[in-house]
Amino acid sequence: MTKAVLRALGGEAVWPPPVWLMRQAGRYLPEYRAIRAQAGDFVTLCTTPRMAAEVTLQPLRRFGMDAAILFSDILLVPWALGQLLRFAEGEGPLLEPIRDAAGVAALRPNGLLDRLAPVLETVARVRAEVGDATLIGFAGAPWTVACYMVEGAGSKEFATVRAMAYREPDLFAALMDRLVEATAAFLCAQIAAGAETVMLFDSWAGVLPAAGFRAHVIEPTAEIVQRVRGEHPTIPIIGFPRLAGTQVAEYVDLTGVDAVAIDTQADAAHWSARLGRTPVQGNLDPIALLAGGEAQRLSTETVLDAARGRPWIFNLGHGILPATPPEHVTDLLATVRAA
Ligand code: 1CP
Repeated sequence: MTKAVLRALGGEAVWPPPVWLMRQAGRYLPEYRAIRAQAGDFVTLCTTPRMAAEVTLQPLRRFGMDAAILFSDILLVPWALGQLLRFAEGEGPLLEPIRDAAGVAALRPNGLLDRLAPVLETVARVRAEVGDATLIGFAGAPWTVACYMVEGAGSKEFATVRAMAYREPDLFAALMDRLVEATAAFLCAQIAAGAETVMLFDSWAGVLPAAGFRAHVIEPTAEIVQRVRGEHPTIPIIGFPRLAGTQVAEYVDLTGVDAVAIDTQADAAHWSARLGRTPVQGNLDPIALLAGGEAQRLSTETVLDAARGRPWIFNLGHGILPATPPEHVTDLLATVRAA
């Protein structure tokens, strides 16, 4: 029988809905912290297939999730293009920022998939072990990855990259073109290695005004969808335009994604009614999962009410917070499975 996540992505109203959680592997799990300590450095963890496959599978073993998401990071693409990347303890990612034509020209698209070969090897290993769960491959969408490449770190406003897109449109377009190319190639390679669906994370889609959203979120995503579909016509693609607000509708219409992940702020009931038969993924508040108990149960019911009778994959509206007690995740799966 077809796997539950793939059935939902194919448009079936699977009930109870299949469940997985963004950032389901990670620091809130002691078994993850043990492997992370062994690896030392985060990029080493992502590029050592034995360890990356192990942490990918940990949440499946502990909770019985319906999907495994490849353990990797959206910043592995800039890393594989030759940009210096490190994860400073407690500070998040730091990259050597790209601010001019020389920086863009220094990116090395040739050999991209060779440098990412260990990640593809992780995909193959996990696929051999997922059983009834679905293996999800992923990449950052070009806009969000460009945000980190130009700023050199996380940011509240991403003012440098947004100003670059206005002031130096040709330079910015050259960077985005390279990212479209690299992202499509990497997703196709993940599918060839065994990913059964792929997700595009556009975590910073919401910092753009409407016109910028069309130019830097919708257009490059549409281009990637077209390229991936050209090579792998039956593999579903999930888009996550975080904080897109009302523009979720045109994102779905114009990018061609098969399914859309909605963020914490999105009204699940609204999009349930508005998106027809488009499969939706989301969108429990990660803070409700951190809080647990009655608040978690009520928030979960709100999402389940929106999910009933239509294709839906139960998820969070953004990643799990590291302070989340693992027992809350156990409770969550029990609530969803009893729906
Ligand atoms: O210390 C550690 O253990 C590192 C923490 C960590 C983890 C567990 C980072 C650094 N990345 C990851 C894994 C990761 N990242 C996954 C794995 C699979 C899973 O979901 O379980 C995925 C899908 C990502 C994707 C990712 N990385 C996104 C998009 C989704 C989102 O959460 O918005 C983004 C924006 C990143 C960048 C990144 N990587 C790591 C951190 C701390 C950040 C955010 C930096 C910031 O903006 O402040």
